[in-house]
Amino acid sequence: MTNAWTDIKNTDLVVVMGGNAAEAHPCGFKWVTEAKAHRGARLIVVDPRYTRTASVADFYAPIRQGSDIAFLMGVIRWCMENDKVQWEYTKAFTNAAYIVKEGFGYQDGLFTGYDPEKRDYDRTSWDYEIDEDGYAVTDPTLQHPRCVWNLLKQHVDVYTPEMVERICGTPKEKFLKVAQMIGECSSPTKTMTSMYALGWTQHSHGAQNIRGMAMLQLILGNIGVRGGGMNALRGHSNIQGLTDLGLMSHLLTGYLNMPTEKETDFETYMKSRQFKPLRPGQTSYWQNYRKFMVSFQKAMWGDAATAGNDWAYDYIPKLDVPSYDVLRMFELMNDGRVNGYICQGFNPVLAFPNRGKIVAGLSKLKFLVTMDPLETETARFWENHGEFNDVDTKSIQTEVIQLPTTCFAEEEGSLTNSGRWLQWHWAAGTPPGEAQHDTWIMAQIFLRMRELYRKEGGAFPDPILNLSWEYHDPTEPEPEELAKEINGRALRDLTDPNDPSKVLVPAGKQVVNFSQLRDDGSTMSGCWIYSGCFNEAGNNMARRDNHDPDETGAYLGWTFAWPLNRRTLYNRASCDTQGRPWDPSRKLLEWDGAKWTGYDVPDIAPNAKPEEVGPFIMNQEGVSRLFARGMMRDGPFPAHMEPFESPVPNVFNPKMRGNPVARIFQNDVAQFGTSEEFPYAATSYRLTEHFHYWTKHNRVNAALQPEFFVELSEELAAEKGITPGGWVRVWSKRGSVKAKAVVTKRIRPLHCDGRVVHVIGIPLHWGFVGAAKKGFGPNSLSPFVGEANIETPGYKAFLVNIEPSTAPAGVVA
Ligand SMILES: Nc1nc2c(c(=O)[nH]1)N[C@H]1C(S)=C(S)[C@@H](COP(=O)(O)OP(=O)(O)OC[C@H]3O[C@@H](n4cnc5c(=O)[nH]c(N)nc54)[C@H](O)[C@@H]3O)O[C@H]1N2
Ligand SMILES: Nc1nc2c(c(=O)[nH]1)N[C@H]1C(S)=C(S)[C@@H](COP(=O)(O)OP(=O)(O)OC[C@H]3O[C@@H](n4cnc5c(=O)[nH]c(N)nc54)[C@H](O)[C@@H]3O)O[C@H]1N2
Ligand SMILES: [Mo]
Repeated sequence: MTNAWTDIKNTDLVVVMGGNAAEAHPCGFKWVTEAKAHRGARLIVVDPRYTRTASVADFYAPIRQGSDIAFLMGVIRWCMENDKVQWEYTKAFTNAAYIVKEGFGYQDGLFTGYDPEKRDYDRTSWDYEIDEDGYAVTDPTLQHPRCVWNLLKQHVDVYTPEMVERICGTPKEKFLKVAQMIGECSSPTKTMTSMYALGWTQHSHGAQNIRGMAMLQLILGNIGVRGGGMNALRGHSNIQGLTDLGLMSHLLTGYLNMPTEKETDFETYMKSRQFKPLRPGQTSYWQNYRKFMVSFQKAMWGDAATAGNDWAYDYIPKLDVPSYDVLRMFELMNDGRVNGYICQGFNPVLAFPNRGKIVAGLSKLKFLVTMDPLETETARFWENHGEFNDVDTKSIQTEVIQLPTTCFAEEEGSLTNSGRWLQWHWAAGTPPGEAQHDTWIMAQIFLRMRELYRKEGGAFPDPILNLSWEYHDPTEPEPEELAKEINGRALRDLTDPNDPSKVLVPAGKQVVNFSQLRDDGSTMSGCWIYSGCFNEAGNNMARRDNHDPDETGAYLGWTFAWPLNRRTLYNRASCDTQGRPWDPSRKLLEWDGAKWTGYDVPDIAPNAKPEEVGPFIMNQEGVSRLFARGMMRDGPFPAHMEPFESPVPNVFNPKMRGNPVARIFQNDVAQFGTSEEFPYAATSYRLTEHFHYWTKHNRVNAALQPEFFVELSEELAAEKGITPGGWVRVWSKRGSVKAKAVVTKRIRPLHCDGRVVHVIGIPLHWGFVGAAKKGFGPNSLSPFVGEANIETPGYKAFLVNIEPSTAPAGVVA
């Protein structure tokens, strides 16, 4: 989230597109209710299904899943054509005026530089024209034909309301109504907030969906302001923490990158991370990268990380492929190239796509370790449950070791919410039976491994032997110790660079925040963006002061938000070029002539003059990007792409399947179905009454939503002879499931490109262990394809067929 949950009450218009917040985020959704009740805010929902969120919306528009880019580019086109642009913001705070170098182009659904063999782009033409001083050339008059603004105008020109209807199935007048409501928010005193989740992310072009809306928000002047922003509604209680702390296979902590095998030494690694400003006088804050990286290395390896050994750079694993995401891991497992798998708090058999492939992969392992408080289908993947898990147990030789862990309520620690707030919590119960904290288990594994390396040596034991492990009880690091390590401390006295006699932080003391981190080995910090969470003032994540001057929703005394306790990112952009709030009634900050003051922690140097320093300090430009340069694998502008399995061809290039640069494994291509065989567009989702695969263990939840079902329209049911409440079989190229049919008016057939498209909805909460009735889930059917930039599996758009059926064997109908 750029903003925070509590900020949503400040908005004039909520657009829920690519998510179902009332269902999946019912507690956070109360801030939408606040905005509606107290500001007269309106709510728009754009979803293939008439959802629980839609049921409380002011306006609902249907859309075919996987087609949002066309919709969003259509809205941008409409805003440009109807002068619904916050001009001062767009001109000063985006790269609209930047000139793109000659040679860049777009045709037939593809940008320049496409190589069909490699399924990748050469992105060199996707960049600015650079002058002799190394700065990007701009044309503030926006006249230049190759300035970003004019290229964008050209790019979106094709997305007329008629084209949006043709691709998305959204009736033209509904689309126009949405565009008008959104367009009103181009006024400096009206804001719109975007709330999205998996309906956007879980596509092979997911990141481009999000960029599409981010660009729209920039043109409307809605980023950095109260009630605005791009608000990703995150999933598990600490999934934000997971990405922040570098649990993605290609990331270190705080969004530092894992080195690649080409970056053989530290200086080579740092060479592409200089972040020289692209315009005079800009901050380009990533210029501090080296300080954060060295402090991270010192946190990992302490005294063993020295200037002489590049701060133990050789200890950091180097990637030979872009990432070891879950899809690649299971591909490797199927290839017989993985022996063991430690599955900590994960249930891949139900959660990952193409269950057949997941189970086949697990069956090839020598050992599987699960760490989980509950029984999972993954730990029991080898057990035959009739139609619900029809495996040949005898042929599976994988040894499964189940390690029972505690659950969130039995442990202390912090959880980071969608709004980047690190909220400390305390244990409410003692662990039952043999359950142990995850930290205890991890410590045991580490200590035993280290012992083995000590005894037996090995090819390169140094990173394990030298790992910093300075805990009071090495067998179980305490949550507070870990939090302090993450915050960071001075390893030597840190003196004032302007006055070396002055000690800013004495050796051994916690740094105040990341602004004190250094690249000379004198500081350590486990995760720079979290620095400030636990300093000498104490555990700031445990703060619970709910004062909120001017009722901005910032609550600066409540817990700690990264970075630097800032609640709204880019908040400098809430003021005009002179530093005056766009909307005085919704002030966040203002320039008092000498410094920035206000209700939030300024997202800019306190004395940075408003006319000189741009608000987007993390970008080399100092402004935001309507044109993403070479930073996205699949294009500098979002362009319409179909899902790999789509009921209609891509109107711009019928030969193009899915995202042309998404990585697909050869074996999976044979498992893609066509619309002839599988005519219906399926999507999958969650229900309020269940949390994934946990709550089917609980009889109350199991009673509330007892049974696996699929949803379909009355029209399709009539066509197929399906009776409400009767059994159906749904199958894709990859598998088959049986479910009860929910025939509903909430799903309506769409009309796309001259065809009728029927949508089938599949909720995901059932399996074969637990208290609920046994059931299937969508992932026996879903395809094995990831998002082109980040490899999130595409669960939201695939093709199936459906027919009336009988109950699974052994089930009383
Ligand atoms: N009760 C409950 N709450 C949960 C969870 C749970 O299991 N139970 N899970 C948590 C987790 S981990 C997550 S990640 C979040 C997920 O939160 P959401 O993403 O809100 O949850 P989903 O149910 O997956 O909803 C996706 C919505 O997107 C729509 N959709 C699908 N494809 C498209 C598309 O292409 N375009 C558009 N515009 N819409 C589309 C679907 O119809 C559906 O309504 O929920 C969290 N909250
Ligand atoms: N078709 C389809 N598939 C999907 C999705 C979809 O929308 N459609 N959504 C995807 C998304 S967004 C998500 S997040 C995944 C969810 O997929 P998973 O994360 O695999 O599903 P969960 O059931 O949440 O599994 C988490 C496990 O962690 C355990 N656990 C809880 N607390 C702790 C703890 O403190 N320590 C340990 N070690 N374990 C703990 C739980 O008991 C549970 O078994 O599913 C994905 N799969
Ligand atoms: Mo999730």
